[in-house]
Amino acid sequence: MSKERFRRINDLPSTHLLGSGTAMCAGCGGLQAVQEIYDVLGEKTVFVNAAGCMTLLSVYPFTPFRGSWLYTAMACAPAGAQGVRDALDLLVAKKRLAPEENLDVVVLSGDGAAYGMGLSATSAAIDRGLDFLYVCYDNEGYGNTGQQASAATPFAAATAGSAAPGGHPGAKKDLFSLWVANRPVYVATAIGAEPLDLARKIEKARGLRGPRLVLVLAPCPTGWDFDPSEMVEIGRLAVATGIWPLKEWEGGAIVHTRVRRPRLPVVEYLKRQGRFRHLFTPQRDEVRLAEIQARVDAYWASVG
Ligand SMILES: Cc1ncc(C[n+]2csc(CCOP(=O)(O)OP(=O)(O)O)c2C)c(N)n1
Ligand code: SF4
Ligand SMILES: [Mg+2]
Repeated sequence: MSKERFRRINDLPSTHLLGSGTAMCAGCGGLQAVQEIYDVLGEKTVFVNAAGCMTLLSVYPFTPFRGSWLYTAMACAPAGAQGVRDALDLLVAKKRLAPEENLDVVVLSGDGAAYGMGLSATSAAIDRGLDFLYVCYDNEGYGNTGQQASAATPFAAATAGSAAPGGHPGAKKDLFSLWVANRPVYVATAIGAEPLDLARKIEKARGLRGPRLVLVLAPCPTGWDFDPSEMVEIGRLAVATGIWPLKEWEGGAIVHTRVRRPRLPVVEYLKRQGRFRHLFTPQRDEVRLAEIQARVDAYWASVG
């Protein structure tokens, strides 16, 4: 895999400038999702952001948000959210903040923090019943530092550090199920390419109290190696092939909110991304392609 592909995003041409003057990559699926989510949440929101690509959105004293933003280290956004929530609750209790001026506390983190470094702090926050919404934009790697593998990296994807010829040897961790096992209030997956489904889930999560997760797959042209103009199409293919099931859980059964029948073969999604190029050239790796298809088929067979 070419190191050239993994230039730090600060070195990329500033094709997507926000109010802060900070450069983000063109066609960033994470940024698309954050914009859609903020449209629903509005300015009475405090984002508590674990270090990652979205940290570049707000560089003090500049921000494209009308609401508030707190930057934390990768592992401790849920702890930061606890402090902000407690402070707001105290201000309201002491009548120094009108209830209608109260703010929603939203953790915004990448998969590196959500699936790995911050998982322990997240689990503890759920155990305490912290009233927060956790939004993870999942670009399936440590994007900000050049797309090293995270616990969210899928099987066979090439990453900046993957030495194995067939790409990442591990499997993507099932964060949705981990959250459900912790018995929070609400857990959902979403994607920016399905904006109505995403908006409905954020609206629903906003109306609930307690720990809530919306886990958003974030197609990443820089880390996944595709043309920025294809971001929405690749997001739709993630859903149409069944690789990224759209679903939600609210204390009962898991409900799938968009199901494509018949599902497209996974190769339709994989072949569009350079991180899977080695599965197609110089010759097709039928064993790994069949393995990926079998894992997706097994998931859908298990949910009926
Ligand atoms: C404890 C710690 N280790 C490493 C870093 C360096 N670092 C900053 S952002 C980042 C990648 C985070 O990955 P992810 O959470 O997936 O967010 P993304 O960059 O993909 O948006 C890393 C490793 C850090 N800030 N803190
Ligand atoms: S590296 Fe990926 S997630 Fe990060 S800003 Fe660029 S496109 Fe977005
Ligand atoms: Mg990431």
